Amino acid sequence: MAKEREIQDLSPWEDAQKMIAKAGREGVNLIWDRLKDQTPHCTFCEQGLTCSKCVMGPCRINPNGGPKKKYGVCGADGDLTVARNFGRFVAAGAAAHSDHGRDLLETLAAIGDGKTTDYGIRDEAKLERICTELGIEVEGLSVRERAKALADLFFEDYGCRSHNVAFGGRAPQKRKDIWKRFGCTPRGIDRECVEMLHRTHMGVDCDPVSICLHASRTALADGWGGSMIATEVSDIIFGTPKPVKSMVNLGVLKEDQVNILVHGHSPIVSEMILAAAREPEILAKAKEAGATGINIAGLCCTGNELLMRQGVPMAGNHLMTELAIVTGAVEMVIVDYQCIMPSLVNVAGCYHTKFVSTSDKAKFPGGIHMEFHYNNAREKAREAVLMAVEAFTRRDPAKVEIPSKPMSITSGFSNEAILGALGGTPEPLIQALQAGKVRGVVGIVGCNNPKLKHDHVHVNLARELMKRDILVLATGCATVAMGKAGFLEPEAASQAGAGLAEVCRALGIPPVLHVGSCVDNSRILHLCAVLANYAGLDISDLPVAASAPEWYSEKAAAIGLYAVASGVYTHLGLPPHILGSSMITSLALKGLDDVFGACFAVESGPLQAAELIDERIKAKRLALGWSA
Ligand code: CUV
Ligand code: SF4
Repeated sequence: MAKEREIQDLSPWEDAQKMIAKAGREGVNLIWDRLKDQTPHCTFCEQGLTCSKCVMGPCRINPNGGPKKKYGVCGADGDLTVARNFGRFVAAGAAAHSDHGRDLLETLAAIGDGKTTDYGIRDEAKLERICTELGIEVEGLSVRERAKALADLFFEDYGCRSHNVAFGGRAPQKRKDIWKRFGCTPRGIDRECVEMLHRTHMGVDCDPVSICLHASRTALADGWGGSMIATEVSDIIFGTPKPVKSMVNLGVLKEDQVNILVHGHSPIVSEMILAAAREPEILAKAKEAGATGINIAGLCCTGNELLMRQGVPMAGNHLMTELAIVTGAVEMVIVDYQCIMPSLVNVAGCYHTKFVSTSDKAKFPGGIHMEFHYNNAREKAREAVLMAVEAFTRRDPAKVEIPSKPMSITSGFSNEAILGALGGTPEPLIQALQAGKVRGVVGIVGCNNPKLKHDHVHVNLARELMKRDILVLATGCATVAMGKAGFLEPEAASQAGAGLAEVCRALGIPPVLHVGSCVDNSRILHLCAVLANYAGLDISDLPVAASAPEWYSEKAAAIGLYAVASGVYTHLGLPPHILGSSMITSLALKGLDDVFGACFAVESGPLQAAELIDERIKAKRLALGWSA
């Protein structure tokens, strides 16, 4: 496809550029090719003005085009159409995170019921702590009984519950009061998602503002519910992350080893693959096949899960998933769910790579389906790894190109690790904020989007923020960008402003902390709540912000909205499909400030975005009587 110049415009990274060129030579169709074929996109859809929610339509609404297309067949106008579409968009994202959380919960329940020996409790102390936090009397209960009791409590969170989800109790009282005042207290997690589907059926909620408030409630059920459960239960089962060294980029692939990439979001399958790859009998088989070992590396968020807890290297983020296979050095891509482009099956088909799906809810025609459950996972993982070993014998050395040297990174900054580094209390961080050594904290999160130059906004925004003494917390695909730029190493403190650099050096931490996967944005929410509660403030009083510079997914929209509804000013590099309604657009960019004390900003330029975020942080600092 692209010429050299064009390739440089797609991605700044050597590994990506080389693999895009290789794909071109080998005739492999990539995400950028398909984006070109799809451009220009339908302008009605881009603005959120199409509706196909019933068979009287589909309708295209044109609010400014005279009387003819002002209304859909049912009479819905542009504002209502945009609101209904956006509401469903957010609900789908919340459902994805929360259903992922449910899988962890079912595993926790199986451990409690003694129905699995493949999984167990690695962090008993955290199990006890969370039980106690949520009012479970642990005295006299065995570990298994505690697991069962906690699972039962969380199952209730998913159902018809009509009061706050359990972890909602972590939010500051002022925040809970705001939720109550505007009817946004998140109740049952599934309930909010289903209610959104109901409300947006033809002829139910016809008030765009009311739909947007319910969208906020649905998003909050994700952030303080489904995602937070996913994070905390993952820690209980697989261990709470602590600082760990690792590597990032396609250079983590090894020419002389069996390379298996885990892709998707949950740790349930990827942890088992890792365990199987470390078994001596399986390693012996790899040696028999002529490999020196078995190399597990991550893509996207399941990669983040393994990186945070096990130090497993990270091969790449969303825009690197096809390119990783193009190296010709990958024996297997094994996936669970979310953000796995269906195109990967075709790209794998161009090489010796096996594409394996593992979840009953995510099947990929053309791939191999091996269904994992809590009672067969260990055995299935062995089977899968042996299949990869077999594939190694069919690798074509002429097609192999591993394009770069890996960058080293430090990961594993759970809240437990961060607070531990601070001596067990948020006090030093509050003091550093107050003194202006750390002027603010910003979460840079989320995906890549081929409409924007790969990782460009992530990296340049982070660089600019740390210069201004703003500590960055990274999750999701943003992590990989930060790692490749060298920001995840303590040495990067030299690129930070003097105050932040001093704090980083004193603690031996990087100026950008890797705090996990996308569901782990709940760690950031929790940290905000801990800081606010400690200082007797609301989250919206803190000098904090969030940014999803290159987002693409419904999940990212849910994250952005729960951040705003929790009081965190949130920057997006691209707008969602809402611009067809000036009412909804101004609600997002301004009106929400009056409701939640936070709103969205949309800006694709990293320096301009840094300026906006900095302005906000300044205003929050001054309001607290701190220096700007
Ligand atoms: Ni959710 S961050 S593409 S994999 S949602 Fe997926 Fe994590 Fe974006 Fe990246
Ligand atoms: Fe058209 Fe209304 Fe049906 Fe949507 S719900 S397709 S706007 S008639």
